[in-house]
Amino acid sequence: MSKNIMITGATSGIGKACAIKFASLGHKLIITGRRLDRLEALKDELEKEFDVSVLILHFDVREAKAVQQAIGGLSDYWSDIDILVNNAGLARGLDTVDEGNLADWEQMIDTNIKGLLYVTRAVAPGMKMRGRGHIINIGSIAGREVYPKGNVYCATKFAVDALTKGMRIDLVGDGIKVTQISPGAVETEFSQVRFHGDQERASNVYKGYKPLSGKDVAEVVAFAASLPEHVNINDLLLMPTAQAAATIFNKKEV
Ligand code: NDP
Ligand code: 8X3
Repeated sequence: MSKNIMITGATSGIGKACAIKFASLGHKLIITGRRLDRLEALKDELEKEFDVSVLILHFDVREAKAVQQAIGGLSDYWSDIDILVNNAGLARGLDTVDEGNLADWEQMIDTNIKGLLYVTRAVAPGMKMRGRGHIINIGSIAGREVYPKGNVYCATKFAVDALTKGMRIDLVGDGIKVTQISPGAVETEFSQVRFHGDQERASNVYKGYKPLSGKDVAEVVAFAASLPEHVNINDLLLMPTAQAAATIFNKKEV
């Protein structure tokens, strides 16, 4: 059965791969992000290739009012959101706590914690009213282990873990599933964003081993979304085979 699926941060990486996967399964999609040109190109691509309906919501998840207005203003055709993939997020910088950049910290906290909360706050009441729904939060290995210089990014992903648990407790009485999917290293634009556009530093993160791709993660998200009504994956950690822990890799010389 076709579902109505909203994905935050669908302009790149894991979110875009989830959009492609869900469209390939025939679901209708609400795709969101800040880069409108990319959202428009993705909508065109998905509608042409998979013959599904795609709606663009163009907002910054840090803007509580814009989030509420965009989601609150959905037409009847789009407002019954079955699945919300809270994916939009980022790391900025990799510094010790005494050297960290305050603007980087604020951006991570505002996007990864507050943004996820704003979107959930706007979507969950409809799910509650309908007595069904599925919220899938993209966590991280960084929400399980703190690694050197990961301080604030790790804290935001530990917060996603806590919020996932809190949402599940709050919404269990309303028939709403809450899932956390936590990947290890995935080659996306993540490291380019973390290192403020330093391409060489970003590509070094993925050298010497095979990282996950956005598509690998999307397969797992789609699996979690495909389970029967009475089955929920609460929490799932997936890693490249060559990664054992946040900083432990089997890297070969390249
Ligand atoms: P990308 O940089 O490729 O994608 C990030 C997405 O988030 C983009 O679509 C971006 O859209 C969106 N986004 C960022 N900030 C905002 C904002 N303020 N408002 C709206 N959208 C925003 O990285 P990934 O695909 O790797 O990251 C997706 C999620 O996966 C993140 O939550 C990340 O923490 C998590 N993750 C990533 C891992 C990795 O190794 N790559 C591992 C574990 C978790 P736009 O810029 O157009 O707004
Ligand atoms: C992204 C993975 O290890 O760079 O969440 O924090 S890591």
